[in-house]
Amino acid sequence: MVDAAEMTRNTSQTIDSIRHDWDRAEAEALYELPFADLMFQAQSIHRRNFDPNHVETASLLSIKTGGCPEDCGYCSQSAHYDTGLKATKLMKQADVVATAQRAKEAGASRFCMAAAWRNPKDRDLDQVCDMVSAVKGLGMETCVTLGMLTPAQATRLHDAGLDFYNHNVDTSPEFYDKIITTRTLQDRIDTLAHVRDAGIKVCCGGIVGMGEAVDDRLGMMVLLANLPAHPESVPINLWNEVKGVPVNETADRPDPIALARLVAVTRILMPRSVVRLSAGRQYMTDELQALCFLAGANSIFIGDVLLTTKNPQRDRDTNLLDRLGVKSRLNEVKSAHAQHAHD
Ligand code: SAM
Ligand code: DTB
Ligand code: SF4
Repeated sequence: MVDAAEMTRNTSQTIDSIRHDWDRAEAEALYELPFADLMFQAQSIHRRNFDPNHVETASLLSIKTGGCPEDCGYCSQSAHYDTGLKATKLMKQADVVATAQRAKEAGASRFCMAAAWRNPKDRDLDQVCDMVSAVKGLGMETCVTLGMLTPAQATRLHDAGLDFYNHNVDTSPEFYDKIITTRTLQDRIDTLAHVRDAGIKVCCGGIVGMGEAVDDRLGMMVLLANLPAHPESVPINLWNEVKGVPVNETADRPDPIALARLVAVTRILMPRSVVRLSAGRQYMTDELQALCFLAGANSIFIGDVLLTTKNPQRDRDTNLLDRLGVKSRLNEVKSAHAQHAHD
């Protein structure tokens, strides 16, 4: 066990270093620091690497919903469970681009398109590549999440202008088999390597609140921090309740302080990665979100829905970021609208 004071000294010595050799005991020792010490370290690292008063705003669209052959135990879109969700075909490009344009006008700087596939068929990928190029043409950052990819598919997405690929490890190596059996953690790590090799930025994180232990949450972050390169984006999803899936049996929403501690440890382990409070913000109070921003979270999804579940209303987010004095595209867009109405 590493002593807390020693941990504080070590961390300040290496405050800007990017490490890939974290072990779980170090992550645990950080997690168990007195709250003020942990937050101070995380905030210090955050300030050295980011504007502490800026939060990125991204928007999500499910371009192909439901009927997925995978058995992810948390997901409304798996065909293995009766969640009452209606499956759809791949959306038409014109509808996707119109939705991206509206998201841009509503304050999103990044547009993430998600498909409920185990992996894309080459025919489907042609259409997604066209969507990526068209959304990029609107001046937005692009992200897609389509399941597992071959190296050739990753290259095609890169050539279409894709900025980020989202593919999560979702949980710790120990807990993984309790949640998903149809693809392995190694399958996911292989896809991440193909994405990285193709020159696309990696967005990779996971879910908390599925009945996992604190040690699993830390194990997931250590796994991410020890990848050959840190993911540029790390989404932390709080499990958004879905009726009819196995996770309902074990779900256990984390204590708010535990969540803030996890965000802080994530910031310390991966100093230059954007940490996104992703799904589950609908369950978080304004105070908890503020604590998470202090701990180093610096991105959110905006819009009333995520893929199939709820997200906080736009006005609540605008109001929260305003009260915190946080700059974001969401607030810039609101100010521009207010100015326009005034003129
Ligand atoms: N089918 C693709 C895949 O799994 O690779 C992409 C879409 S999938 C919906 C993307 C991520 O959303 C999952 O890896 C998981 O982390 C997150 N997610 C899915 N359902 C969720 C839920 N109910 N609550 C929180 N996060 C969820
Ligand atoms: C991620 O980690 N979170 C987003 C995005 N990647 C694709 C998805 C959240 C989905 C929440 C459940 C739903 O709305 O269906
Ligand atoms: Fe399918 Fe993705 Fe849902 Fe898993 S998380 S069931 S792969 S849509």
